Amino acid sequence: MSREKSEEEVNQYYENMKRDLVGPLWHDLGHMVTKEPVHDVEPYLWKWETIRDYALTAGEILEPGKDAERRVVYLQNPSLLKRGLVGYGTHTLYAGIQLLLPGEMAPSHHHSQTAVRFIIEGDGAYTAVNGERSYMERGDMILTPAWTWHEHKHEGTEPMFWMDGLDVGLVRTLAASFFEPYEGGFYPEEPEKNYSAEKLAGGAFAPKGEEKKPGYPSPIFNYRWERAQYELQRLSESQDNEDPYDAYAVEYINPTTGGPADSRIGTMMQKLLPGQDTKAHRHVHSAIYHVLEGKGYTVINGEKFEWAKGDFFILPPWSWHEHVNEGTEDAYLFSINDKPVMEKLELEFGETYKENNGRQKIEKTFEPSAIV
Ligand code: GTQ
Repeated sequence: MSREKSEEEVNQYYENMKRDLVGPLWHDLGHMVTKEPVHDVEPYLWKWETIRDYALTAGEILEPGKDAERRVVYLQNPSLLKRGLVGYGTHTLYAGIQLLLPGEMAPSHHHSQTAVRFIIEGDGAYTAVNGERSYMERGDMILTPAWTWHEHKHEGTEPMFWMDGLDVGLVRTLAASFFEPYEGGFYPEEPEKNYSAEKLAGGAFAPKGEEKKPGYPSPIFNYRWERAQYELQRLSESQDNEDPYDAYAVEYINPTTGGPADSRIGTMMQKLLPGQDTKAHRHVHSAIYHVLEGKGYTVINGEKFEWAKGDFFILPPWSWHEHVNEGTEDAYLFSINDKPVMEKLELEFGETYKENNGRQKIEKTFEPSAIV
């Protein structure tokens, strides 16, 4: 076949294409079908004292149920704000820190985003999911699966802080967000407290004849810290159980499927013994970390993120990372991730860092920077 167009004609052709909103794939394939994941998610870290202060001050400004649906200070990834994406921690995940003061309540609503909570400080408050109450304590992980009615009420005496994790970015990208407040404010409550959490603790029982089918949502919705810690203690007693990239780690699961506790947000707790460090790897899924206990750092793409109890940090997709416990006590890192989604879509993939015995060279140390 001959190519007979003059340079001028070819240039005109490209100009016309722009006008008619069509494009030449022979120029642009590499921008669309990239060799590796391309994204706008930067790693970032927030100090607990900063967030806690903002949340406490919000306690003096507004009251949930009266002035606002929820009293939450959310984490804003600066790189995603530049794209106009408000409330994004990663491209898929949101994290907010909710404060409920003694006597307060946050009314019932439901949404198509799925949510998990991780309790940071305080006790005596409960979340009710479809009317079933579960009292929350530090270190517990609570599910409010997509479209379940949920409300929070504080019957204790001290401020209560927890982390909310929702798949805000994912649902926005998929144009699938729905939200509805519960007519009348509060969903009718069932008499049982902590029923789901406790019914599987010492066995599993169901009324004779009841249909028993595996699936979502998980029959447990409060995953107790005590149990997670017990599992991690058991694992960390033998080095054979050590994961080279995540130290001693458990994923919260749905016992009826063996899969993730929530169908879209993955949840994991890692334990690093004093001085323990991991090797670097990277994977498609992104994560938001919360430091339950300990002091150390995570190297993300050559940058050192120093963390201490209460801090939060972003692990972007496809980013080399390794963790180090620099303290004299055990470190516990809780994280939410979008791995269940990547796995369902058959997009999850990972790689291990081969050089330097799996340790990255630290090129800089992260400093939080206000946007000016
Ligand atoms: O507690 O239901 O941080 O609906 C964001 C959205 C918390 C909640 C958030 C929510 C909630």
